[in-house]
Amino acid sequence: MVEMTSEPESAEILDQECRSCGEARLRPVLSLGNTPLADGLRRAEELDQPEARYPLEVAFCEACTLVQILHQVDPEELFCRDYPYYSSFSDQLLRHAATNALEVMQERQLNGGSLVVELASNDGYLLRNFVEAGVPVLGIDPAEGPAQAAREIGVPTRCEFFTVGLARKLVAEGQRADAIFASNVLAHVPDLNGFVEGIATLLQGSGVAVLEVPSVRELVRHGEFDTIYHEHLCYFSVTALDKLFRRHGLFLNRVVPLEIHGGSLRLFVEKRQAPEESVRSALARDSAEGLTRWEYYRDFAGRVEDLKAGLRRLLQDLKAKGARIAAYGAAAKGATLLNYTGIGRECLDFVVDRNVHKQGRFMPGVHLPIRPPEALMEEKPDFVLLLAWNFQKEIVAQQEDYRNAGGRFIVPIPSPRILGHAAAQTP
Ligand code: DWN
Repeated sequence: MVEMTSEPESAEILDQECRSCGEARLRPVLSLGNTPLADGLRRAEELDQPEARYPLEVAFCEACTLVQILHQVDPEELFCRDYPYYSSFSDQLLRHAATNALEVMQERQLNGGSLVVELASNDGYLLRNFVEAGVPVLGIDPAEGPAQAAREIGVPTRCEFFTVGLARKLVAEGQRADAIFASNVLAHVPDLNGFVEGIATLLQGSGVAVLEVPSVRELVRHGEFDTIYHEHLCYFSVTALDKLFRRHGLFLNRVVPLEIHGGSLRLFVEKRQAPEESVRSALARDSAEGLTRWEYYRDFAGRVEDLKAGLRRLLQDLKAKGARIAAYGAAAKGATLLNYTGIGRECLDFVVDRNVHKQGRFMPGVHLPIRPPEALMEEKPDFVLLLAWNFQKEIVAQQEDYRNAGGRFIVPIPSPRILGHAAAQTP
């Protein structure tokens, strides 16, 4: 294992292969230390048991420009037992998915004779829109809880990982997809090439694959280090994506920047090569801004250290004045932020979250109790650290009573700041 401080002393070439192109030309970018699994929420009876921690180290591939983590945790451990993430606990995300579905349905004239497949379909949050429109669907997700929740709303779901083997099996059963959706999953798959080959196998010749991935450009520009955790093996630039798809006879023909999740990219991928201006300009911008070179990432580790120091100072100053502080959002990103900054019970009393599957459990590593959002009005902490900052507008608006009672939110990213009492402020 490469021994790295939080800031790489040198940019030596690591003796590990890139997960996309296979070249052994990885250069270190950042180390967040040994951290617990970000969605590994603990139950009360597990608190005194050993908690697995794994190295969280980020590197850049000089050959294909993919940013990636070096250590891979078994997907069965990450996504199967007790996986607590359910997409439908965000109204914004539900609206976002519905808009995506309806736009594609219209543009591609999907109907009762089509087949729409979603990879990592979670609790049916997106495919439900096609079911309601009478378009046949198939969900594929390895997490039993969300898969069962999807079936309960009428979304047929196979509870397994999507692989090229499963794609071939579906094709052998006569199933080819007119549209494949894959939101926030490409970054999660250990066999990146197998996954993309599976998309190429399952997709009709005239079909479209619509993927959403976090943007490494926004991650770096806005200091979103907390979105780095073991579930996210890759952090994509348009350049790295273009190379990945071409390797499997697929072409990135449209790129749409999105605000969701701190800055994402919606990708339209087809078997025909017809790149729109959005792709050409994104590739040109990657090159012009330097995302295709290691130097672009050189100072990111130092900026993360500064953000950590600033947040710790802000919270410690508030605590020194006798303030009571809670947190909102038992998010995976929240686990990375708390464990890397070393902020825990000495600063925060509890975390609230609307996801009933998370309530009653404890945050990984720091073991903060997770309670329903109603606890904010019961306990009336002076401040709430917004761990789910990517849903700031929705959450701050939702917590009007808490704000009217004098409560204030602290937003940690891109720089720690206390929001005024004013009505929901746009991010
Ligand atoms: O890639 C991933 C992203 C897309 O989602 C997954 N691997 C894991 C997950 O990451 P996350 O947990 O950081 O995602 P969220 O969706 O930003 O987490 C938000 C948390 O806040 C959820 O636990 C739900 C909760 N929430 C809430 O309690 N009240 C969210 C909203 C909008 C609310 O009003």
